[in-house]
Amino acid sequence: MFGGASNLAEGVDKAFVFIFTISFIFIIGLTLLMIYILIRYRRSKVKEAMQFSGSIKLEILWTIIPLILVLFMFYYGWVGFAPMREVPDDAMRIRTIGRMWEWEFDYGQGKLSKVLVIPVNKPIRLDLVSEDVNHSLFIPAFRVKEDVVPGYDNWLWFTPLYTGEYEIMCTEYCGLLHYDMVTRARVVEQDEFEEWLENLEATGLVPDHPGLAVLKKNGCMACHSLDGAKLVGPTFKNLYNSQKTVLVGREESVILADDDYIKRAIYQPNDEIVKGYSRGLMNSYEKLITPAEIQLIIEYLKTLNGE
Ligand SMILES: [Cu+2]
Repeated sequence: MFGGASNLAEGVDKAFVFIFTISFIFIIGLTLLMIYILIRYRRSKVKEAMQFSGSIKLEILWTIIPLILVLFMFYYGWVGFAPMREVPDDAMRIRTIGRMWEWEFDYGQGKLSKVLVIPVNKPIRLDLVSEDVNHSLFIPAFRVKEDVVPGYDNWLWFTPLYTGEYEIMCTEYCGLLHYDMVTRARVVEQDEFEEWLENLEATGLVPDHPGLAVLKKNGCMACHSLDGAKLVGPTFKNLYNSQKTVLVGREESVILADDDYIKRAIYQPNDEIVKGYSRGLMNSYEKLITPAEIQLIIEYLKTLNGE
């Protein structure tokens, strides 16, 4: 019954099973009672309706019993929840980044991983950071779940008890590819973990292309992919200097995606809509992106051509 893979799982499962059992007994009991009353007091048996008023005994009974039950629920809930907020001092801290639509784990010194690799039997504290909208980190097997909210330092902790692979997912609807915001927690032995971390490339130390930094800062990648995938808006891959069929009003025309077009697409995004995409989904970035930054974006787009 208690199949969780972290130190916190047992407390959560106890509260769950307790509340579930009480609910189960009540729904079965109440349904049977209702059926019994329906049959026992059906119209052909009892012609005259009876009137009742007040029963102190009953009032006390149906106050005391539920009170005791909910106090037990509170007890199990509290005992399960309290340790979740008491993180050990020696917990290993990993910055956990949620963004549309992936998780990234920052082990420090520029070492980033898309999979959470952790040593078994070691307290782990995940510091939760969002780069865009609200997300929620959920690791069902560890029975932990916390919201990942921009501008708010949230965290969770647990100690994994067994080696193995466990699912991680986002449980706060965060846009188009929310369903795909999944990864894994890989729990390994301490020495295997050290070896893995040692070999992890420090990609985070390489700064982004300045143009890419502008795109990231403005959240452009929520709607435009870099790899050719079709999202809400056209992909940036092979965009620069390509021919695009656009709709101006209802008129179709073919334009060249040159510097000038890219500037127009950022400042007046609804004037020319690339065929196959919807009007009105993007606002003007005239107040947010400077002409100099657009130049950086163009330089970056050039790097996405070819292959
Ligand atoms: Cu999300």
